[in-house]
Amino acid sequence: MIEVVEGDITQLQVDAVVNAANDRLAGGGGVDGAIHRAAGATELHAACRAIGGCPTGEVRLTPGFRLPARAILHAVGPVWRGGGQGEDELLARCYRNAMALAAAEGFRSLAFPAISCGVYGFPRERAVPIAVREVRAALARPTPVERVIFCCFDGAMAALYRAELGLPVTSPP
Ligand code: AR6
Repeated sequence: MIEVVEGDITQLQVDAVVNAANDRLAGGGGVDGAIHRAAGATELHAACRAIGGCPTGEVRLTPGFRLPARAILHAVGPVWRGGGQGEDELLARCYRNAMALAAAEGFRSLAFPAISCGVYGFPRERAVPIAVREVRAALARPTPVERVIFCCFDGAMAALYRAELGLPVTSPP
């Protein structure tokens, strides 16, 4: 039910990919930039502009356009400010809200990047247990979602997820 994949999230054949967006849904670097390029920047920018923005911790839906995925769930993770500004709960909400929106849309498979763990500076050792806890909790309830992929851009991140999930760690941390 939960898999760890090392690679580019834009290539995955899933019902929906989650984007690590900003609160203006304005596009940017990192996974957001990769998703915009692969989906078709013009179409995706227009769809995001029509939505307007998205508060931190919340999630908005657009089509996947040219991605293999049907849909994009744009999640706005918190900027890391030392851990005392509610960052853990805001990150948890991203995973919770993405799982809830995927369920409401009837999606069966989705893939997450490590939200907030790039430009936004959230410590990965702290983010991974939050992501795993929230996805497990959502899958424990009735849901059409039957496959969740944690898509990691590097082997060290994949090793962290595998360790947290109790999966064999195949690549060195
Ligand atoms: N596939 C999977 N993971 C990726 C990919 C990819 N193609 N590219 C990067 N990552 P980040 P954030 C990993 O910075 O911290 C943008 O400018 C990356 O290695 O993309 O939430 C937005 O517009 C890292 O582990 O997102 C926002 O302004 C993880 O994805 C801001 O950055 C997240 O890194 C959001 O920052």
